[in-house]
Amino acid sequence: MRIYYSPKYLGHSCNPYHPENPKRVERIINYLKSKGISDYIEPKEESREILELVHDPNYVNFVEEFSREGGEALDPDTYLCRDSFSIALLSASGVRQAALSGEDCFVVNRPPGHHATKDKGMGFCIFNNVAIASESLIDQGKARKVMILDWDAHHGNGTQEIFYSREDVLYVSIHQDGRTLYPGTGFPEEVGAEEGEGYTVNIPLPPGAGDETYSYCFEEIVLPIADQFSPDHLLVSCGFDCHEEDYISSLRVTERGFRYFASKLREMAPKITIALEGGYNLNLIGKLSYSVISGYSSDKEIEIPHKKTEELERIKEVLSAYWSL
Ligand code: Q9C
Ligand code: ZN
Repeated sequence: MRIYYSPKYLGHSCNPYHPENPKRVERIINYLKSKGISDYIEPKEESREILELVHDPNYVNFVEEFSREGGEALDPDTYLCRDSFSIALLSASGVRQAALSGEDCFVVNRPPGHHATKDKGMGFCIFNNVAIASESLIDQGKARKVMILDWDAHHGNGTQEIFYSREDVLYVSIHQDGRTLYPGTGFPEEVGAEEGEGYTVNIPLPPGAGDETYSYCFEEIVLPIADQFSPDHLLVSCGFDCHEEDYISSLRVTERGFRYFASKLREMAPKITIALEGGYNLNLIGKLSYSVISGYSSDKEIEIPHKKTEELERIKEVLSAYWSL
């Protein structure tokens, strides 16, 4: 698995105490180095056109102008400093170039992207990196069908919205129930619209859900849907904030859980790109990244018992209108 990273990602910062700060990617790169993974590919700078594959040109202008002035915020959580425009563009480029490379890659990028909609940045996200990469794959004829699997603790409202009416991009999200966590969306009944009906799959979990609930979701929902959709490419919105010791959410995934998730990816698609989203415990983020990278490559089967709940049975029922589960 190839690593994509740029030291330029460290430059997006206004307040070192903000949870989404440069230390996150610095810790990942240092940990990987300690495990003998020290080579990475630096993405090339690209022009703003790539952003317009999914974002409104007026929004792109707005970010460019406000970023130049520095210090402005897109919402109470999402800041722009002087170089944030070009660094957010480079975050999108990293995921896009990794995806277009045709190799399986893990991208150590920031700022994250999955909350960014067509015309709005929010929740620490400026541009929707994974959406831009997905659209690029389709635009360049490298994939006809793309699946996005989002296991960040938060629902990826931006990604969902961008592809809501599309049947060629399947969005699957496992997240903490929107009644109990930001951004408050991602209910099972949000299934997509028009041609896209059925191609948005939301699996909200209650606070406290952990590995056994996730393994049930993978076996009973995510893997069967991936098998039926049969994507040419899988993009992973890889958040580490569902870990039990990441205090931004109340989910309880363990390190073994992440290895298990990663071990299932190869069954889902012939090509895979993993992009960083959230994950704020600096003492964990390096180790968990390594677990995903090694779990992906390992042939060892990881067995986690399945925990079934009534609510998950109900979600399966909603989804059975579109998939055989
Ligand atoms: N102001 C990601 O993990 N918290 N974003 C809002 C109420 C925002 C998380 C709290 C959390 C955003 C990529
Ligand atoms: Zn998150």
